[in-house]
Amino acid sequence: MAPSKYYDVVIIGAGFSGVYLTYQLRKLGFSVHVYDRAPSLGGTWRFSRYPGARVDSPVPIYEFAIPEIYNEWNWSERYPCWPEIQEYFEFVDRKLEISKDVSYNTAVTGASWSDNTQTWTTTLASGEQIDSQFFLPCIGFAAKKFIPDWPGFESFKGTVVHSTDWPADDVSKGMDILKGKKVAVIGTGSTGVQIIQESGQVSDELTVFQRTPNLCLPMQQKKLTPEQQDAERPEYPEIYKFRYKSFGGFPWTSFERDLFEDTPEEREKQFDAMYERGGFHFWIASYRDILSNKAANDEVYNYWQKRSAARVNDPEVAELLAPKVAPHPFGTKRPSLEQNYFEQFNKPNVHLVNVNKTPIEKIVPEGIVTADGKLHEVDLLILATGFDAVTGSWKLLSITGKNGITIADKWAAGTSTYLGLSVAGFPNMFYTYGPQAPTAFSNGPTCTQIQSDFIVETIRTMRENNIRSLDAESSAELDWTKDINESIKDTLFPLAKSWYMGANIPGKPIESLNFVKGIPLYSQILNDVHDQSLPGFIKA
Ligand code: NA7
Repeated sequence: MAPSKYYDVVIIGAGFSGVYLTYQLRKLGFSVHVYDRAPSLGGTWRFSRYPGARVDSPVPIYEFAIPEIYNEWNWSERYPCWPEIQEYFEFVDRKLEISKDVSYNTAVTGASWSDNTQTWTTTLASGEQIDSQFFLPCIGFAAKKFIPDWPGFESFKGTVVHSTDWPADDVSKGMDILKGKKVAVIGTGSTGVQIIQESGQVSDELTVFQRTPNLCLPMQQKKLTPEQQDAERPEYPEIYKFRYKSFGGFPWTSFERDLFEDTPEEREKQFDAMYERGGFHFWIASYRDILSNKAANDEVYNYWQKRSAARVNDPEVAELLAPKVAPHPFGTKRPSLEQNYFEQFNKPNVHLVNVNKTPIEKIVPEGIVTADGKLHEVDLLILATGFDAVTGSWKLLSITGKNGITIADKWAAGTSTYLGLSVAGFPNMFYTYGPQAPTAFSNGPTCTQIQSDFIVETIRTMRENNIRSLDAESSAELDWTKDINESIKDTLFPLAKSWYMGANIPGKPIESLNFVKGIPLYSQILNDVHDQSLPGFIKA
C-alpha cells in the first residue's frame, strides 16, 4: 500500500478562511494542503451564482485585510455581485499563490483522529487518505441545501433548480434561463429576494410563493471608482481595526442609548437617516436595545412597515409583503438588502402566493398545485428554500474523534463546542465560521480573520512549546455551550422561527447556533485565552 501523504495542516474549503489560514500558516513554515470540491478558489462564491447573488456586507469590510491585496484591488460596487467576487479570488490567487497548495474538484468524505499517532487522517471521495497533525474544517455555514419534500417533484416537466446548483451553462449565457419563461420562486429569504428582483424584470410570468415576508432593507448600492478607492485606501487599516469594536464586525456601532430615551420626533429623524444610509444601518447601527426590548422593536417595525408598504400599489399585496402586524420582531432574521424588490410586485407579470393561506400541495407535470386547487403553471421552478444552516455543513462529512465518537453522535441532541472553534474529544481540530461563534451575526471576512488569527497563534504556540495535541476540556465546552444558550434568552431572537435557531429544518434541535454577544467580546475572549496560556484546553 502506498504510504499516506503527510502535511502539518489539512484544511477543507478554499473560501475566505481557507485562503487566510493557508497564507498565514505557510508564512510560519507549516506545510499546508487544502481540499475543495469546487473547481477554483472562492468557497461559497463558486456555488452562490444564481441571478442577482451578491454580498450583504460592504467593501472594504467584505475583503481580505491583507495590504498586498487591498492596496491593489478595486471594486466596481459597494456591494459586489458574485462574478466580481470570483474575479477577486482569482486576483488573490495570483498575488498569494494559494492554488499551489489546493486540490480542487476534490471532495472530502471524512476524517478521523488517532490517539496512537496523535494525527488526523482525512479521506477523499477517491479513497485516498492524507495524514496531518492539524485538521481545519473551513466548510462555511451554508453547504447543505434544504429542499422540502413536496410530492410529485419527479413528475415535473420543466426545470427545477435549487439556488446553490445554478446550471453552469446558464451562467456562461448570462442568465438566459429566466428569459421568456413562466418562473416560480419558492422562498423569500435573502436568496429569494435577489432572484425575484432579476426574474421580475426578464421572465414572462413570475409567481412568488411566500411563507414569511422578508423585512428587507434598502441596499443603497453605490458605484465605486478606482480614484475614490485610492483616496479612501489610507483609512482602510483604521476601518479594519474598528471592526473589532462593532457588534457585527462592521465599520459602525449602535447608538449609546435606548430607543425610548429619544422623543418620537427624534426617533423618526434617526430612522430616516439609518434607512437612507442603507445596508444594515437600520438594523445594527441604530438604538442599542432594539434586539432586546420588544416595545422598542415594535417602533422599528412600524417605521419599516410604513416605508415598505408605501412602495406597493395593491393594498392586499402590500399587506402580505409588509403586514401591519409584525410576523416576528424586526431583525431577528437577517434582513435581506434589496434594490427594487417591492416594485417588482407592481408589475402585471409578477404574482404573489401566500402559502400560509394556500399551502403548496403538490408538484404536477405542468407546475405547482396549491391547497385551493389552483394550478400555477411553471416552466422553471426555483427553490430558494435555504440551507440546513451552520451545523448542516458538518452532516456532509463523517468526522470521528477520540474513542470512535463522531460529530454526528456528539451533536445529535444539541451542538456543543468550546469557543465556537473547537470540540471536546476532537483534538487538534479547529474550525471557522461555524456553530457557537459570531458567524451569522457578523460577516465572513471579519469573523474568519479573528478565528483564524487565534488558530494560527495557537498552532504556533504549540510548536514552540512542544505541545503535540490540544483538546477542549468537557467542562469548558459545557460552560461555553450553556452561555450560548442562556445569552440568547436576553434577546428577541428566539421569537423568530429562523435558521439562526435551527428552526427552518424539520426535526432539527431548536438552539442558539451563534454567539450573540458580538465581535468585541468574542475577540476579547480569544485574546484572553491566548494570553492566559490556553485555559479550557488539555495539552499533551
Ligand atoms: P433562508 O433565509 O433560509 O430562506 C429560505 C426561504 O424558503 C424562506 O423564505 C422560507 O420561509 C422558505 N421556505 C422554506 N421551506 C418552505 C416551505 N416548505 N414552503 C414555503 N416556503 C419555504 O435561505 P436563503 O438561501 O435565502 O439565505 C440563507 C443565508 O445564506 C442568507 O441569510 C445569507 O446570509 C446567506 P420561512 O421564512 O422559513 O417561513
